[in-house]
Amino acid sequence: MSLVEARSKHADASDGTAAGTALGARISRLDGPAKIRGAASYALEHQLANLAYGVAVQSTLAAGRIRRIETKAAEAAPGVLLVLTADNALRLNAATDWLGTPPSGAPYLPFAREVTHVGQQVAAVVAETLEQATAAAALVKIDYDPQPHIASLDDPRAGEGMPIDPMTIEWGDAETALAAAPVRIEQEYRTPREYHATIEPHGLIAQWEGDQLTVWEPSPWIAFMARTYSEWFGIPFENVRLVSPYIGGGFGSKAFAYDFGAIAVMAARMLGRPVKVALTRPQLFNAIGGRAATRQTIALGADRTGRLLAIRQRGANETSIDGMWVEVLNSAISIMYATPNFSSRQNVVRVNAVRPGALRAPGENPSAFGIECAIDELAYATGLDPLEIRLLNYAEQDPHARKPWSTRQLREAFAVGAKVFGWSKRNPAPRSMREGRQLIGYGLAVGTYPVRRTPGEARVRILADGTVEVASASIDMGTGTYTILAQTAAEAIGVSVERVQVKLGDSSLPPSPVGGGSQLAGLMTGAVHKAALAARDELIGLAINHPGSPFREKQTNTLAIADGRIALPREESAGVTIAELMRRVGRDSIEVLRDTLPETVRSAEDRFRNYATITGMLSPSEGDYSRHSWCAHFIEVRVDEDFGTVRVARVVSALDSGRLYNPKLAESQWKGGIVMGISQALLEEGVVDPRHGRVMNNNLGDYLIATNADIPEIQVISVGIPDPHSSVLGGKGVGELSIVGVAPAIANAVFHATGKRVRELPITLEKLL
Ligand code: MCN
Repeated sequence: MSLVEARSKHADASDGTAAGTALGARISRLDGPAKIRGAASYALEHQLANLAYGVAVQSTLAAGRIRRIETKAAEAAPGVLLVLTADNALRLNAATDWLGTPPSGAPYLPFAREVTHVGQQVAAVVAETLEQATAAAALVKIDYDPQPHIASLDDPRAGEGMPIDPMTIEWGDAETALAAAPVRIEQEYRTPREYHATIEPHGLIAQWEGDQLTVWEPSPWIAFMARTYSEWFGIPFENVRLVSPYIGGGFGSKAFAYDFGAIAVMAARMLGRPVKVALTRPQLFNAIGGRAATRQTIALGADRTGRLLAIRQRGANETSIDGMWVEVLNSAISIMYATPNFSSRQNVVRVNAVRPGALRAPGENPSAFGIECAIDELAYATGLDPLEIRLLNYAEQDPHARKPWSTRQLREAFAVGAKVFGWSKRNPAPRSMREGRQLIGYGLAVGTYPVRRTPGEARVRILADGTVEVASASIDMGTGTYTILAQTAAEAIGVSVERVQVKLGDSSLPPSPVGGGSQLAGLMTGAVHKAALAARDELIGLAINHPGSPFREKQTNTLAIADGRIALPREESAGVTIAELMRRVGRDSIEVLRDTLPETVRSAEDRFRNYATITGMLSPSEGDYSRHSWCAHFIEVRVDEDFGTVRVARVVSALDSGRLYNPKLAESQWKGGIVMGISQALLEEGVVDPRHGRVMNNNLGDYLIATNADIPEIQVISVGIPDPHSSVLGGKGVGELSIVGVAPAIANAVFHATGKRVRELPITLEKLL
């Protein structure tokens, strides 16, 4: 379990957003100093006596049957404790999936007998040291009976894939409207496989004590992961303790228990000692699915003034042979612009690769790449400025759900962003702006991300010494949860932030839903706010009514708490400290548990549904409103005329995430998303070798991600207003919003600079020459 002791030393001066350390103040991350000192201990760094080390052996073939695995040499190697394969694995049960689908009853085997992709677990070696396990793993020989494979979306054998019916959205008659439209554009937009590239690798330490299992594993979804382990190993949920105090980057991964996790837990049980398994960087690329490769064909029809008459989109994404991943390509395109006619369909194409997964703004990210490039093309086809065409087709309400927006400050984002960036200085003609051999381009694109809401619980305790403890099995993966929850409790109770301790990342604490979908800040501040107010009310009740309280004789019914002291309002006396009052009324603690959305938590079954499956998550357009965050990115690129190299020179983004709980942290999140967007636009691509069906650039030397030198000055401006329909305290999502729209803004800027339209990411120099 991790404990962050809030120390106000790190508090910056407020910029006027909110005073001191209250919610809305720009304080630095409370976990920052511990991280810098190396005192923040990550799951994989947990120290245990008698720890054994497991190394996964993965398939090197994309498709085929395993004839035989030769393990003798590995077993005889120095230090080896156990060599595991499908033949000697423990029999495990299948588990409920993240959608809540109950298991079929068939056993679950974490080792493949038939391989369907490179990187599948086929064996594992456990030894006294990591070096011994690594050396012995190389001695395991696998004899395959190879079969033909489909390498990628581009493989001629891949075909068109299968339609996903729920992905069909239709209103009006897009076909007829397109056929009659005076202006029409139609193009295909493509995005490659992209990876999370978290600095901390995926892995875990597993330890059994009798029937009790403890797993130290980075996890943004503690309840789901713990439940999977309990089901696999047939033990009650309460017998699993999952500990994930800090996460060294997740970006959408690390939420599920993986095959290698089952292997580590199995080995720990068989050996009767703790086992650690961590995947190596090359193993991660083929064993953990990143963003699915996508393609989409978008047709836009408009009248001669640029007003949209129809949008038609046909999309496809890669999924694995035996797993399903739908990269929701119609999520942004269906709400971005007002159009009387709309049609979208999507197929998934099965390929011999690991199942793709969520990567920061899954769905919205590639969806926005398509529509935001297409609308730019339509602007040129109709002679409009890219900003003008967006304002002309502004959606006053959600065109798909046909409901009003809860809040949508996108016009404000356009106005502020354009002004700060200097958009009016843009010469609209492509290839018209330059400085020497540098072609200059200005590009614009919109981003959006839905407000997701699932119940989440938090416990607040006021302790005898006057400090406050906040606890939840929710997580902080570098986002700032520790900090904003301390701020929330401090403000609601009336203590300073250094008097609040926040405990997160442990399945024994009150349950929380997945830390994904940019929902945790809104959910958990809501739960903490409610619990803290209730705890404060109880404290004030004691102060008014308890015979031991110094306020009893004053016969007051109002008291105030500020700076940890309780006093009569408007009275000169300094009152008493919370600790003193707790002593006088004979209490060790006041404890309150609250939920963000109490009406949805009715029974133990409901809690299970809400926390360990995705089914408790409300749609963004549930009820009377459609809830989304919005942003507009204005980006300047410089393209070298001779070499085709693209540099991003400037970014100005105006963003609407509603009320910000801590602007400093929200800005840091937004900048992080923009950095990832620049990386996606110009560098990131998992290159598949069609002969072997494997990602070749499976390391951080060859899979390029942006570094400091690639990143220019980024200016982020908040244009949000509190949104009471989105969360208890008025905030909307922050974490994923800003990556959405960066790649199309860069592609549009590159077109403006060069006159060349690149419709396939990443935008590399060979596509420009
Ligand atoms: N925040 C705020 N005001 C709001 C909303 C949020 O000040 N109205 C700030 C808070 O500091 C909060 C943070 O922004 O802790 C993120 O809040 P939120 O948008 O609710 O997102 P989550 O807490 O659910 O975090 C998950 C989100 C996702 S889905 C991915 S992917 C992601 C991300 O956040 N992965 C990250 N940011 C990441 N940041 C880091 N460092 N590492 C990752 O892996």
